[in-house]
Amino acid sequence: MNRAQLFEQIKKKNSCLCVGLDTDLLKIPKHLLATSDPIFEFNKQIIDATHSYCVAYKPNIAFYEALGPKGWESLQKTLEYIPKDIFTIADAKRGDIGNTSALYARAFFEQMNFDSITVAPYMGEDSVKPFLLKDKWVILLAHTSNSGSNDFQVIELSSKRRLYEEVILKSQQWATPDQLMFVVGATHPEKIESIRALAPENFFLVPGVGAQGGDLQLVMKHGSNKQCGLLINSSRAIIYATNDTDFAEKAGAEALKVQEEMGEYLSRYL
Ligand code: NUP
Repeated sequence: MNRAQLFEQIKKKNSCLCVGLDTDLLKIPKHLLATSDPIFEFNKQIIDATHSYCVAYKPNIAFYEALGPKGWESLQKTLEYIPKDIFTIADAKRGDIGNTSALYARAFFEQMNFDSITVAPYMGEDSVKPFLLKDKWVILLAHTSNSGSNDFQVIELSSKRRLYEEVILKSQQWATPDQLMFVVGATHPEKIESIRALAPENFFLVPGVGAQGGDLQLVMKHGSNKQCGLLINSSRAIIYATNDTDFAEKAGAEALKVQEEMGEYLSRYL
């Protein structure tokens, strides 16, 4: 999916919600464990209940690979089940020397047909470029939502820039905003305005609302651009709204609540 198509979907649904499919056998409703593929069954029902309110799905790959071959199978089935007009993100945080990155790209873009993948910037240009294939997106970790983001990402360089700022500026020499997004945590709302100034055109994937307590309103107010420019992720707060038999219905209601909050803002500014 390209940038214009993504923007179209945001306008059509009045939403920039990304639902995180962090599906955990220990957390899903017990009655699903009797099915042949509980992870897929859970995702299928979550997708059915939430697809009208979101523009992206983000399976975090850790939840699937932790289950071995069966987990990869559930992931593949989930990806195929996601409606084609919804953007897909492999939250895999990969990146390695060039020839190895090229194989990660094959895994997520050819074996599986994801639109995008999260990539760690630490190994630099040659580790990122192999992911920049036609019609595919790199979502580069810039300033993440976790507390450890303060260990390295905020270190001040001799240029007086913070490391995450350097990542944002330098990587824009490798790819246009048609292929490059940045991960910016919702838990740093005070920084999002200055981050937007460094990358006016790029989409940001913003995790950290919901379970991590980030402020949706502040993110939208300070982080959006003319095309919205935001994919705001919520995983646990939506998919585990309850672990009862009506989990999908409750997840749908949660997603709708977030969409309405987003919609109020988007309809005023887009
Ligand atoms: O900075 C990041 N923070 C973060 O939480 C980058 C991420 N990719 N994530 C992921 O987003 C995290 O691994 C999880 O899959 C999701 C957030 O989930 P939740 O806190 O909404 O449940």
